[in-house]
Amino acid sequence: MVRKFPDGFLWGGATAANQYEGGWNEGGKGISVSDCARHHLDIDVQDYHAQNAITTKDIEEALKSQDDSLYPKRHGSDGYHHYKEDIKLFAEMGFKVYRMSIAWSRIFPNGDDEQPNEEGLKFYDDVFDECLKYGIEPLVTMSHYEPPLNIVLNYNGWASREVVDMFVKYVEVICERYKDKVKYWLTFNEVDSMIRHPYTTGGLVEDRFPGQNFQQVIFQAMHHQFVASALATKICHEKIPGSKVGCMLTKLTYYPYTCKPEDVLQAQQDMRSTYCYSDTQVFGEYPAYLLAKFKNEGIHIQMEEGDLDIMKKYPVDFVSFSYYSSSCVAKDDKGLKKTAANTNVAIKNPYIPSSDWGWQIDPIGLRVSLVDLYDRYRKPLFIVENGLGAKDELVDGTVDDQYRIDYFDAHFREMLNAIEIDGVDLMGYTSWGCIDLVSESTKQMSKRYGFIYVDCDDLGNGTYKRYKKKSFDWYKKVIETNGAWLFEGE
Ligand code: BGP
Repeated sequence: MVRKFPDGFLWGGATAANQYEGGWNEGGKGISVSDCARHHLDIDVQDYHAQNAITTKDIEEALKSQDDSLYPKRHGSDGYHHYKEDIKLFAEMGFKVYRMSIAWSRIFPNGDDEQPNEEGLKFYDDVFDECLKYGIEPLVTMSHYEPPLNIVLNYNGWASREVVDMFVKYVEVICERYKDKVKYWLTFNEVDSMIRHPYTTGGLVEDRFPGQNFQQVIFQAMHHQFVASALATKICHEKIPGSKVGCMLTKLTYYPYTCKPEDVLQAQQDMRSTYCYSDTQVFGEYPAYLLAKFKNEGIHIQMEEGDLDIMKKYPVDFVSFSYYSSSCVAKDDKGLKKTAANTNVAIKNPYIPSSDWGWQIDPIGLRVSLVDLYDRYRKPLFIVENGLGAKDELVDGTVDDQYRIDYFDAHFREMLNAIEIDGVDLMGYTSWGCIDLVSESTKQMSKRYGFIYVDCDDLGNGTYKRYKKKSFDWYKKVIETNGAWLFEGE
């Protein structure tokens, strides 16, 4: 019997406005936090703290700078001008779904504007029309590292309760405008990433909170996003009958470095450090262990009357997540070799290989993650980010990225095992960076993920021409045969 994925499995690919679109100051768009995110090509790509550190002074410098080569997200892959060509290529691969984000600052340039920016609304109308022309369903992230910079400078980002109301107004506008075009929505990309890069995710800059406990500020901002996420779910369901709203978490999968009970406990504790955010959005309430953390660490969340009711009343419909690699943890990791994984640093697993950026390649870890999440939430799952960031070389108009095909092949097999053997309900899969784009952690174009190569380097130089990699036709076959191609000839 030929093995293949369930009928209707939603194969596709993913981008995010801040890393793909460019056109940072076109079409009436306001400046977003990502437009001021400078790359640090002189800093170790695995030193995420340094790569993502930012001060008010850095922002002021960015606002004065005319040198866009320092701010790669200002140009991205220039999707703003190439999206029709790109969506045509996605359709050629047979995409059923295209995950993308709406840049909030294209709709409300400053976040607190009275009226939305019609040019921005029209742009996404055109993008969705292009998708639907090919029968591709948009899967839209409402916030993917693109808060308007104005909310940082004049409201201190998501720490301010007023931002909840601004976000709700933004969601009301986009749900009303696109109610006939978009039925799959995600609220916040990796809400847990607020801990690792508070500026990109929550518009928080530590030096703007002098004398305050910054952890407290981060969790307060996260509370505001939880309330906003629940209200966004409410709006979607009311305005778009049949719409499905998902949360989106960074699936960090931790293995105990040894079978020492202390290491097993450490791995369980570390897993909770990301589950607490999806627990909150799926169960609609703070888990007891997160409330215990707040109490033990003296973190006091300011809540308004009704917040907890709203969160309880409007939980998400499905759980989406990013998975790139697994990591090892130990109670005592002194002297053990560390490695990076998606803005996280953990002990290097000696049994599995690593990417050029140190991210460990563990397809079985994806199956472990799927089983974990499905057993925990009993809600449909959606892999909305997975892929291999690598140094691709364009030769004779293509890239021989067999390594990327091998990565996907191994991960797709484990996905099918999770469905067929472990009983996981998996809605679909969108590879991260289906086209080369600017990486989040290091702001590099040279960390390439796409089935499509974009001729642009880390300083923004290039023709921005698109080239199909070897994996383009391979993925097209996988989709065409709904996965049976993986087992061709076996
Ligand atoms: C996730 C983000 C994506 C993307 C991905 C890959 O955390 O949601 O936006 O950036 O990481 O990471 P990177 O771009 O740092 O290689």
